[in-house]
Amino acid sequence: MTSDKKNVSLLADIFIKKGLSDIIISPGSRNAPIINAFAERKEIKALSIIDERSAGFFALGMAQQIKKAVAVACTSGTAALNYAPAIAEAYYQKIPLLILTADRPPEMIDQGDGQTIRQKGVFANYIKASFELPVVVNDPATFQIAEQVINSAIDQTMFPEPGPVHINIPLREPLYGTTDSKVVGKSFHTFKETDSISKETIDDFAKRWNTSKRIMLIAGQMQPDSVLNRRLSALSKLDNVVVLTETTSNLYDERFVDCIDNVISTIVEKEAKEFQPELLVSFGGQVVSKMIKKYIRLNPPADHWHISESGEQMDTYLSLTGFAPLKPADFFRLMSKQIKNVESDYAKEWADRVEKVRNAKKDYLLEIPWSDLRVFELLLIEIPGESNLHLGNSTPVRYSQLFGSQTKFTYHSNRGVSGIDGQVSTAAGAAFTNPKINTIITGDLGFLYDSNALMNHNLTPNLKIIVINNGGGGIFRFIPGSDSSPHLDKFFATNHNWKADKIAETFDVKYFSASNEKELMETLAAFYTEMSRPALLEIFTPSENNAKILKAYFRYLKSS
Ligand SMILES: Cc1ncc(C[n+]2csc(CCOP(=O)(O)OP(=O)(O)O)c2C)c(N)n1
Repeated sequence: MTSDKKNVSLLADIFIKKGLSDIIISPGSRNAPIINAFAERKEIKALSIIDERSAGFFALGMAQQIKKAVAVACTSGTAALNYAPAIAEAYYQKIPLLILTADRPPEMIDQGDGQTIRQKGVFANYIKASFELPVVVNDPATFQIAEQVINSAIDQTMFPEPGPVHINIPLREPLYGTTDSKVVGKSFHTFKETDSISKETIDDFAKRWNTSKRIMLIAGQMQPDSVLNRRLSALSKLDNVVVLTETTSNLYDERFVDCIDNVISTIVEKEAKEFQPELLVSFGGQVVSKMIKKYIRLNPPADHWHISESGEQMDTYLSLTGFAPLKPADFFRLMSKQIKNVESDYAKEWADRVEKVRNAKKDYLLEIPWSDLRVFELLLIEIPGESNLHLGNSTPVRYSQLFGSQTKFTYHSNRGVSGIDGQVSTAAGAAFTNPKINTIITGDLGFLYDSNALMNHNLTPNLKIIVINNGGGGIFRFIPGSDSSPHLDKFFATNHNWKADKIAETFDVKYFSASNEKELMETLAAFYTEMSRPALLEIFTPSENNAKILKAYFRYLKSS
């Protein structure tokens, strides 16, 4: 059985032929044809999630794991708008999503009909492409248009780089009609992969590289990439190269500088030039460290190239002079063939500073009392290996950077646009899809904001939610400006005494808590062995001490 609306029946057919299998549907009436067309197909796994905002992020978490598009489908009106945060995150984090919004037919828009807004192109500023299906598909011309729309839309979720694509679907009543005859369509490629860089351009890049004594490579957020990792490891052995990574880069080598803030915070003005790169090569998505952005903007390289498959010219450091439309692994493969050894002290200068800072950090951590910093130190040791670690905005993802990259984790974080509005939902989607342990560490506001993540029948026992409850937005006690504002408590940190226990109980999530180190260590074992249902561990830390301890940490590193 399928919907008698040919546009959605065709969509479901090509969706399957293109190898897609997952859709998350939120309840509504206008989208009844989508429900009938997708939920009945045995090749499709259709889930139901009530809150569209959470559903969008759940789909994002799934797509992050399976690395192909997951569809979301909802009814018309504000339901569609609630996908916006997840779409923006998917756009900037380059995660494939297929957004299906049911709509009134064109003649009903702006005519006083219920649950109706202007939906066509509604996500215009943060979507890779927007399409609309014909309302009626009843002749070869409309059939061909619909086939083209569906094939292009699905292809563009992956090419030239992954991202979100929207198909608006106008549907005329009656909506619930079904039929046994499925519409059968064609699946075809609408994209050609092209070789987009000339040998001359690569030669020019190599020439510049071979005359640089100070080359810095900065990796932004990316999924694990073992080929790239190997190439960077080889490059990091060169005297003139330093490789800077973050936990969210998912790259590992003991020569990589993986605690950027620890090091940058110690560089005083008079030595700034010693660490300044002559050539900077950036790749990957967002970089968490504000310190490196500030440092490079103040000490810009003579040349900066950005490498991305789609050839975007992202000028994070306000110094861009070149770009290459290549996968970073391919770019470094081409460069490696031509690179010569250049005598330089640059790598050693960085390595010496890293070593010094590492020792200072060790000393400082020996002394610190119960605080967010101490909690992170313990958690990053105790969280089981071979697991996904999802880092919330804003202090969890920042604290993790201070401890460097561990091979036992694959790190994820909604750093595309750094919202706090879907972090738990994203981790829940990842846990649903990937049977490994998936731990999300979030602040209290982030958890409370996205508590609808728990209003979901698809939560799995491998989902482990850790809420660091410091009674408000702890980041604002650290940021210069908000930390000393008279509005800190009410408008920035937004202090509260709320707890997560009753929320967990309502949604049948097993609740644990800890308020000191002993309790934390005792509780963690039970938390991670709870395998009958999802679990939430709320860790209470003292709001005011946290920022003091973190500020003193950076002062200590600098003075050591
Ligand atoms: C949707 C959204 N609204 C507002 C912000 C601004 N913001 C960034 S961090 C933050 C506070 C987060 O507090 P909490 O979850 O307790 O984490 P902590 O600051 O302690 O890390 C806010 C409000 C945001 N990033 N996203």
